[in-house]
Amino acid sequence: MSEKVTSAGTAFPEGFLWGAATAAYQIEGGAREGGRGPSVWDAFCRVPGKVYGGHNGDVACDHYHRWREDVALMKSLNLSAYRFSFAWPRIMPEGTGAVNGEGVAFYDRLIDALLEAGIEPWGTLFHWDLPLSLHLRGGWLNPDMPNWFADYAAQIASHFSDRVKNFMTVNEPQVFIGGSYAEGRFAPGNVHSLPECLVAAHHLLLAHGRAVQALRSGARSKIRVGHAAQYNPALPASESPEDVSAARQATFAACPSAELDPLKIMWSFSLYHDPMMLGTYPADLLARCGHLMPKIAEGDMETIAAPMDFLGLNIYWGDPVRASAGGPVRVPHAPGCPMNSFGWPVTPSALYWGTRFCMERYGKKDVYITENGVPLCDWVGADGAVHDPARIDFIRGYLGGVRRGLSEGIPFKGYFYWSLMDNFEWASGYSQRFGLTHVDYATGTRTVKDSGRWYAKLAASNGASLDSQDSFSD
Ligand code: IFM
Repeated sequence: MSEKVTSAGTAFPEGFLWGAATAAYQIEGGAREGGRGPSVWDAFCRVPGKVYGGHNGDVACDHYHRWREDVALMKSLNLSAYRFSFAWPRIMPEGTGAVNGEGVAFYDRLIDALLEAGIEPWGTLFHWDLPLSLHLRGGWLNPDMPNWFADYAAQIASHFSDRVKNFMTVNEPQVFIGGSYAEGRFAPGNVHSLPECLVAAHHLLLAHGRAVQALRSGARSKIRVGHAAQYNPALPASESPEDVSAARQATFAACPSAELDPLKIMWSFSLYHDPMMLGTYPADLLARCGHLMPKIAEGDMETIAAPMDFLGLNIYWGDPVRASAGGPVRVPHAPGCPMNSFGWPVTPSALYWGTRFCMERYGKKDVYITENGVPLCDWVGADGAVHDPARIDFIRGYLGGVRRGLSEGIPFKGYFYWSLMDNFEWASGYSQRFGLTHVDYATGTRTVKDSGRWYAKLAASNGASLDSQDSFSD
């Protein structure tokens, strides 16, 4: 790996969470069982050509039936926390109104088993599986969406907040709105104009803010609330103050190109996170797209900026940027830069710079890496094992960035590897394997990869074994 960031010797703080993450549609299956209603992804997967190989989440990893085995798997990996998402259509099949007791019971069983295994449950309310009936009523373009989401959040609080202490409202707002509404690459799959996308984003932001309030007011015990933001920070091409400042500027640009490109705008980080964290839309967005923005009612920005208890960041990679007289300039990755099976560059310093830039802009607060991981071409070998030394190297490298941040006072409190197991990777179907555990989709068999065994050791030693050069757990 070309980029080295390790601050070897820096210890992880006591109580640091060693976790893994998943999302309901990607692992559960049981799509027509237990009273679950259809989601936009159930419908989208049936549209020819939308998902690789015509795959869908009907069965996925069959976690709906294998949850007990999966909790045992997590325990064997020494996880101290598990991030999962509630399937809104399993809790409220129509999105509003009636609550599905069988759906609630499924998560009750899962949460109880996690607690019994000594694993903290971390619940995400919305990881993209919108109930189809709400989409048919206009989805995120409907001004009622924030209220529907708040009602759902109130149900989550009332049923689970006695045992779940950490909630995330929405997963990756910009991927969801950018990939779905601006690009049509994700469900529900319709491409919308820039003004419509901005309406959808505003409703999503309001939904987040109302959900924060609903979770807090309905909580049955002391809970913490945050969200999980995805982003690809700009990485300074060198550590000169000029390059660092250029990378910071590029990271938070909401309108990065000369023309108003809806994809770039809707995928930008600050469009969503400035309102959530600072209570204002970014200045460059207002200056250039103010005339295209939806009407913002009095009180909206205060609602959107409802205080959160922690920052959750999903970071996979970053792109290098250098300073120039004309402003920040993206520079190509070095020839031969390591790539994963998705073609994403492997850039371990992304966790450090991504988190540092956020702390600088939004203020210091507890930060959790709520997702970080790598898809590789893994298979079960003739010896029955899955040898994935590159994943071990990936995690070791990226955690070097966390250590550097810790050594500089960034309050990293935990790391959730994406993902606990191979799963349904949205439009890419089952073609990408991110897991610490291999899943044979024909039989459901789980095989812990070498990286899973290595991660178990890392978790048990609270990160101390990171400095050992072992690639394998034994
Ligand atoms: O699988 C996804 C996840 O659902 C959201 N974050 C990125 C992951 C890898 O693409």
